[in-house]
Amino acid sequence: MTVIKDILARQVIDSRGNPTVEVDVLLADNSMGRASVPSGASTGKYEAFELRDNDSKRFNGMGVQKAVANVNTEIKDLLIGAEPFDQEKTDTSLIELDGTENKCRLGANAILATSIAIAKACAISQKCNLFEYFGNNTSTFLPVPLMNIINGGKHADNNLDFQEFMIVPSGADSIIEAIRMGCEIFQSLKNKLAKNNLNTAVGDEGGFAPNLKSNEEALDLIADAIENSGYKIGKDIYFALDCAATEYFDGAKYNISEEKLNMSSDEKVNYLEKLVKSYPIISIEDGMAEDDWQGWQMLTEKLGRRCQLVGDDLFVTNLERLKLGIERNCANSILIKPNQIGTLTETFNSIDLAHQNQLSCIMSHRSGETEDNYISDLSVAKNCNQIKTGSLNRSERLSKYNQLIRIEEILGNKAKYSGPLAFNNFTL
Ligand code: 2PG
Ligand code: MG
Repeated sequence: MTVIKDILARQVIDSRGNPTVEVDVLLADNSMGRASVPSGASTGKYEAFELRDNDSKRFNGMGVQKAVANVNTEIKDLLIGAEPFDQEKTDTSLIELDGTENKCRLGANAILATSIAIAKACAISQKCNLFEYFGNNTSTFLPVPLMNIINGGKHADNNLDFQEFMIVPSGADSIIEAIRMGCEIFQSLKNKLAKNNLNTAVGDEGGFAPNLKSNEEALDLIADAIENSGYKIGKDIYFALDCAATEYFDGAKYNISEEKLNMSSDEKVNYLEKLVKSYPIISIEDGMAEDDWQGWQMLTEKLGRRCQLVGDDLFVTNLERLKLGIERNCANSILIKPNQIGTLTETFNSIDLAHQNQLSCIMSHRSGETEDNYISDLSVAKNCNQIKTGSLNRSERLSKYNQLIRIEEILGNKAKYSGPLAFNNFTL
């Protein structure tokens, strides 16, 4: 049995040009795991705490040297000599060392990078891949990707209030085919935008970010791109949305500025129902704001049987928030972002509770990402069946898609693409 021999953290740079934490863990048998953590822009208010330096002279206050120092001192002192294979024990000791409710003392960025780097070192020590290390015999399902090809909200400087317009290639028969379909539609959309004199520059997650008149216009442009690529909407490809509604909710009304709409919760639910009736939308994330539980109940009552309703800011991958949602019949799906909660063990606990209660799970990136691709492995290991990792460009997004291609290859004829199975709770 090996032990943790050394830990070294450093500041590296994420896809938005901001610093983030990277950790190396070395075991006594010389296995080395390295992990870096992402960062959100439209963060939920109940997320675990991301520790930043707030020193305006460096990186506009966004430095993470304090979090890095916490790994290189207290966390290292705690873990050197410890046995690494009991992830729950390691994560519990990190949570206890931090001692706060939301990991604000050491920083969720410091804690998560350590938690994942240890797991990666363990997988190497056991001569297996990360998806095998955390998986079991049933971990052979490749997730259906929700590909974000038009960006809005806080991820782009255009006028759209909805944050993400995604395509869902559930009709493919393998991940590599799903990715091919996504790439072809992405290119076709670029041509379509250029033809219509619309901007083809991309936002934080690699989706295009044109100024448009309405959400319908975005969906119509994508529908055209899908058809021009030779695919059938509502069969090969569905739509998914991330409204990120907290960002345009003022406490009473939902303000969709490009359509000059100012809606109560009921009106917002009706607005989404109309969209679902007009387009094959299979999934809506954060259709309502993070504290609008009543709005969420109305939405779930109205659309919950025909459409996946995903809690992101609502649940923040937090077991207690998820329990509240289950009790109150809000949402039927959860977005899983490890850095919203801060350890692998807590991430897995939320996935397990969701699955026990028939909620679907979508493993997810953040809008500020690194080249690290562990979410691909985690999505397979934990049978998430769906993954959200942006558009079909920008290397920090493609590193996750490319890892899924490798996992499919490693699994060989055991690999199964989740396909329509991922959505079989819904009668679209
Ligand atoms: C979201 C995410 C990822 P951010 O809202 O789902 O797409 O964005 O990381 O900015 O919270
Ligand atoms: Mg979201």
